[in-house]
Amino acid sequence: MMRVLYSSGLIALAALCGACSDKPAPILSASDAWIREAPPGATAHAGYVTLHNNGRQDLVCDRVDGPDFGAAELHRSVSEGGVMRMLRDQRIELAAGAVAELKPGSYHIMLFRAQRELHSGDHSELTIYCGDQKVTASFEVRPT
Ligand SMILES: [Cu+2]
Repeated sequence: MMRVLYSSGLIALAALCGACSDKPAPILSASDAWIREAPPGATAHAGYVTLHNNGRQDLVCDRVDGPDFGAAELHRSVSEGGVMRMLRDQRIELAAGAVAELKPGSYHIMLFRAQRELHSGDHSELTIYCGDQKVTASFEVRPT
């Protein structure tokens, strides 16, 4: 009986590690990266992503760039008396082990001066810088 339990444990471990190759997990990682499709002719876009701090040190994200945009800023939407406003925070705190969800109505990446038209289904690479860490993600353009 012990032997059966032991070997099934080994199989579970092997399955877990099959996805992670021999590289150590990155300290900073990104998931669910997307850009909201903008009306034709618009050159400003909003980008969203979930950032994961897998490390043991707090990080502060304060810069974004990518080849498809002339400028990028970190913004936060807030509701004041029922009116939505955007603050140019340019700063997202990401504590050790924490996850920051950039999403509509909250933190977002404001993208200016698009260098090409981005349509639903296109992808655009953006790099987010958090202290001495950075992560590059492929952002998928999605319809509004
Ligand atoms: Cu904004």
